[in-house]
Amino acid sequence: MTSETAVPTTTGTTTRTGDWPGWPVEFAERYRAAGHWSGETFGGLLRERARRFAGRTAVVCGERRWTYADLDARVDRLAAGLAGRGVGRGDRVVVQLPNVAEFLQVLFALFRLGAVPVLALPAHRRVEIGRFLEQSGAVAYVVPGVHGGFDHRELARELLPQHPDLRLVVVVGADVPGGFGADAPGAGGFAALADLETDPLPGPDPDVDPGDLALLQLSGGSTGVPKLIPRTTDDYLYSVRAGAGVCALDPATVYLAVLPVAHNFPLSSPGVLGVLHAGGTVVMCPHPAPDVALPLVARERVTLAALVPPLAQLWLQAAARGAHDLTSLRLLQVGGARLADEVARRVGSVLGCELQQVFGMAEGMVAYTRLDDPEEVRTSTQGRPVSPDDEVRLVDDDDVDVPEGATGHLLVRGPYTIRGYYRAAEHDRTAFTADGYYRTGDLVRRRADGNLVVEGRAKDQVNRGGEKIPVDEVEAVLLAHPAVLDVAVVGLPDPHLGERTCAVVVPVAGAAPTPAQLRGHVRAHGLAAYKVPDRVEVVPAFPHTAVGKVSRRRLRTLLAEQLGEKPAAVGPAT
Ligand code: OOB
Repeated sequence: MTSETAVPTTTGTTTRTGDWPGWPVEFAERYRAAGHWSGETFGGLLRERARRFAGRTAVVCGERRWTYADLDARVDRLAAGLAGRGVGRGDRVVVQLPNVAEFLQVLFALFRLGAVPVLALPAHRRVEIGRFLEQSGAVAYVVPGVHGGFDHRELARELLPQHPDLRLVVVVGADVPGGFGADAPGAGGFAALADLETDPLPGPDPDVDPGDLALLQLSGGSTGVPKLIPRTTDDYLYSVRAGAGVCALDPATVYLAVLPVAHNFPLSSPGVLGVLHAGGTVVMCPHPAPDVALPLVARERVTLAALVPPLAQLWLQAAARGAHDLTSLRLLQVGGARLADEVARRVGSVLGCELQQVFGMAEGMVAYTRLDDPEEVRTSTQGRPVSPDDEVRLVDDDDVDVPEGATGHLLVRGPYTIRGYYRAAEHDRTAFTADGYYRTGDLVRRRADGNLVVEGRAKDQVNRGGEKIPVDEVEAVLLAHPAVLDVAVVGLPDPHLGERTCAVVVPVAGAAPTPAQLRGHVRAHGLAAYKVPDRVEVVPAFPHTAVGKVSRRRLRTLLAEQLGEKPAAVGPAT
């Protein structure tokens, strides 16, 4: 069952099997000596908090409230049930759950077993999930039954026979009031979590090596197929602990989980894991709309929430109408995409709380503005990295450091930034520098006070209100349409989302595909709905330049310009 076995660190690197590169041994030693990598495990953390905060509320989900003791006991049951079905240390398990209490139960059960959750988003569909199963070799897939009108069991049934490693589909009946659904559909390999509640309690906790994989996060992706991000217990728990410190979380913290909780921001920056670390309460928000979220803020006396910029704007609009009591709110985190300074400046007065900007990535580095920063810093910068051992470089196209204060490509390295993707050694050669810095694809400026300002992006990705769309993935799907000769997907500025997508399509001779047909084609192909182009323009030919052949990037920039608008937040063409 175990596919990652630690090799002795005396060999000069902490690299495991060939699946993912660890940190070079001198870095690992430094991070341990500094106390960043503490050796604590997530399973052990929950056990300890359940002892210390037994009767306090850990998670609220609808009308259900689980104490720390409840959560811990449910995690044990589930771990035993999963172990009884053959899930064990090192096994990968694709988890695709919305914001429900069971998300935490499943996550911690897998942590406790030393199994490795692969954190899919509820919006992912056949193409993405199939890819995660394939790339990770997952043995199990955890689904929510029906969610948002989509039957995930149907998808699981379709995918089961295509993935020989996949043996078990676990259905969490999040739509069933009062707990787990018992609606095991009877197809081979399916189990409902309800069965697991009667499973025996497990024996002693399996030994979990904190240097091993804790989870696989998803990259936003830019070139090729989006990659899986190998995060270890040591590194992930450090980012959680450090984030909880910067946000001054404590047992009185009540966190509203608004964004999809599998995402690195609401999960670990400091997110739900940071809140459990601090002994606080997580309130699961079933839908991000203000008319769902704001009544929950009032009902549960929420003190902290994390939003992407478009949601922050919606909250501001709703709060200005004054219908909800938001007096409990102390801190609003905004990140995932660039927050406009004008919007940032309104947060304090309209919501009556402090603003914290968060600039991070599932690959690792997270920057925060600090609670005691001057207002100007909190409203016009994206903060500074959380760890004193985060190393930041800003370089030009030739990897030469830019002068202080100039904008450059952001490279990062540190105690919780990966040194390579999962099973993607070839891709790593370009995604990382030879000395281990991750190339973020972001264009960033560092002010004299050390705070970072995100000025744009050099990666072929559209950031649609925090949701990352790798443009070449969408282009490849459109190219497969018989009426499409060529296509470029570009980001256009959008007042609400920051950016929206436009597919510019050149049809084959004699064909006249309609935008509706082409959008339908992307949807039917099985991509997440947020990747369906917002707009489709059918043009007779792409622009030509005097210099002849243009790069994809240059082409995208030209097209965005031709559409009469400047491409939003896109860096200089290369
Ligand atoms: C977060 O993580 P990802 O992996 O979905 O996306 C990372 C990318 C960054 O490279 C950057 O391009 C963009 O998202 N980004 C921001 C930003 N925060 C993220 N761009 C401008 N301003 C910001 N504040 O998005 C993420 C992970 C952990 C914490 C927060 C966000």
